[in-house]
Amino acid sequence: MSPVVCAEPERRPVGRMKLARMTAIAAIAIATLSGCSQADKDQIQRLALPEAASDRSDYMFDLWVGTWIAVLVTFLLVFGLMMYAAVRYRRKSEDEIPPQLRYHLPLEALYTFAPVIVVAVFFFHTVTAQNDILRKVDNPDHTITVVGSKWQWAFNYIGETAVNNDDVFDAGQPDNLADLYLPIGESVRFDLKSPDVIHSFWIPEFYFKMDVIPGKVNSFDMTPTREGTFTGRCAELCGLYHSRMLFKVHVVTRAEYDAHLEKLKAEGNIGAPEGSDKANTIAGLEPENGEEG
Ligand SMILES: [Cu+2]
Repeated sequence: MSPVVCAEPERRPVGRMKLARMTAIAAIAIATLSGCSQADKDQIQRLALPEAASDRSDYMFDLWVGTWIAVLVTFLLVFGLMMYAAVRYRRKSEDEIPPQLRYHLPLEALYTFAPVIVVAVFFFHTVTAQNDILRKVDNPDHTITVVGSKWQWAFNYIGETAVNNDDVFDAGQPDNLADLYLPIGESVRFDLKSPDVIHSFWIPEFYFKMDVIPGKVNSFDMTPTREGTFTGRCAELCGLYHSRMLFKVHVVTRAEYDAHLEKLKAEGNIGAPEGSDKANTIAGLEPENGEEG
């Protein structure tokens, strides 16, 4: 009988430890939540989206929020029905089982067609938003050819008046990211090209990404609406250093945009490269003699 005697005094410290642990967790949770910056709180209100920066962002925002509302309503309905059925039709005594249903045609039809309707509604709104986002403008103010290659970006500004209709470019390196300059409030046509594998051109603040496919030119039009500096990314696993395939986006005034183009021209970056010649190597990680990059 000694184990019973031994167990008794140990119970109290364990209880106190549990209480202390719960208090600590609650304190950390309160500290974490109250430590949220205004930017974090704004982002929570946008359901994790960053602050929008393009004229097409609203379509994606509406789709995003609408989808969350639909998902929440569906969850509450399904979970509510499950709980109701579990409680209402539970086994009430040891010697009887609740009525068992099989071949219930209306129910089977419901759980076949209800998901089809849910998918059809999502599909309709996705296609509608996609058509709005991809609508082309008649005469875009600027045309930029984007070249995504392993593992860097090059931006070619085509026929800009600021540099006497020359084409100027900025080609990046993984240790020296390319800068994409965009004038605020002016429409830009992006033509996307790849010389090697499929990449994906993604600017999170535009709520938009599009695949960059070898042998095919994908294009879209967009007007930046918020000045700032953002980080662009490759959103398609394209090889070993995919995660380092980044670029900087600067949405600036027209005067700053023109000044940047003149600087590129002054540096001799004239022409339209099909990809950076050093794009297959990573600074500090150059392959050994004869080894593939
Ligand atoms: Cu890539």
